Amino acid sequence: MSFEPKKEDHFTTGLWCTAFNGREVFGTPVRPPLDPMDNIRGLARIGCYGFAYHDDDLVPFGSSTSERDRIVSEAKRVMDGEGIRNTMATCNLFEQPVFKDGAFTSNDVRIRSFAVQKSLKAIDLGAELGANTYVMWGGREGLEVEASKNPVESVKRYREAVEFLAHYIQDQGYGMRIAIEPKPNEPRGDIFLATIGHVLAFISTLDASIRDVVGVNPEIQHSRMAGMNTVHEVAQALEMGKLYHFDLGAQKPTRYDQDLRFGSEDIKESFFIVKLLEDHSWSGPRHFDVKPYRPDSVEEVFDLVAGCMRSYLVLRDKVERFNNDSEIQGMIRELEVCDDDLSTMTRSYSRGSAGALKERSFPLQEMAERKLGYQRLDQLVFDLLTGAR
Ligand code: GLT
Ligand code: MN
Ligand code: MN
Repeated sequence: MSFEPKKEDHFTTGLWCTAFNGREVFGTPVRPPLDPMDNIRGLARIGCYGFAYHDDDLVPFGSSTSERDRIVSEAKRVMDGEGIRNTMATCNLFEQPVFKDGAFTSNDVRIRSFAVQKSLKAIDLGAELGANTYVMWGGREGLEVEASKNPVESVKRYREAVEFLAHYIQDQGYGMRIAIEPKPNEPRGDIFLATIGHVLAFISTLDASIRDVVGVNPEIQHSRMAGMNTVHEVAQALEMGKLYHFDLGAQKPTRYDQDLRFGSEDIKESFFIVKLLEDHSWSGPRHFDVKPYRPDSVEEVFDLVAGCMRSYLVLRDKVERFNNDSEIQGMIRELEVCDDDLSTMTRSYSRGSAGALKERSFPLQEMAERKLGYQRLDQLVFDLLTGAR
């Protein structure tokens, strides 16, 4: 079995992942800056299908228009030469001092407007390089001091910004979709739109004319920080047709955002995430939003992404085995009890079906005593994942 990534596997990552220099609250950078063009080349050479970036990852903050244009044509040349695409673009609205207290939810209308202006330019950049997804991660959209922001007004301001940008994309005919990325905290004490559920509910309140181009970009790590069942959260977005992008990685629950290599923590959960995407033939890129370890060498930052791809492929192979395992599939089939009469009666409401249902008697004892075999089922999953099966 080869676990070599192929272009058709659609693996992608962010330029900020490999370029992460190890800077954090307790320590200075440990790796030199990675030139964005070398970064793109490096990712192409290890088998990535595409890459993502923040505007500032590619075009340094404050660059002149001519400098921006020069970088864009260089990026296009490298992309063509290496056979790698830009799959997602986003805007850095968290790093510069001006965003110290938020961007779209700042109390200062000048900051809110500047954030929209910066986003419009980031969208143009993405459109020029071919990105079809625009991610909005509101890392600074939150607070530490509860008295400092009106939480209801903050949601309204967030909505205003998302609608403005979605209308711009539509007006320009860019054909890009927006994916909002939730996170419960970090860097803010509390961030607005904390979980996938918050984002899905928020989307349902958007202007109907752009609602169909706004979805969610879950991140495994953020979901686990919030103590959620990531598989279920993502499944709900998928069922609603709102899973537009998905940041894969790993995380020990309830800690700071660790952005560990995909598959390095809860292997069973990672397996069921891969199973969810593969079983539903989800067509988005398999995107890794991960960080190198601080002790990693300059070369090892690419091993991180190569490792994520390999682990995904190993789990994808396990999914295939799971789906072809006759004992497991037999047990799953047996869990389902069918009765056409009951299905018809409860599928949709009518006075007649409600009346018939009220008359219906059920063999409660037999229903309650039915053996489900979950001990065996979970053992089979464990054995399969650990290679004992
Ligand atoms: C940042 C954050 C990620 C987001 C990126 C997009 S930037 O690294 O931690 O989760 O996906 O803005
Ligand atoms: Mn992310
Ligand atoms: Mn993260």
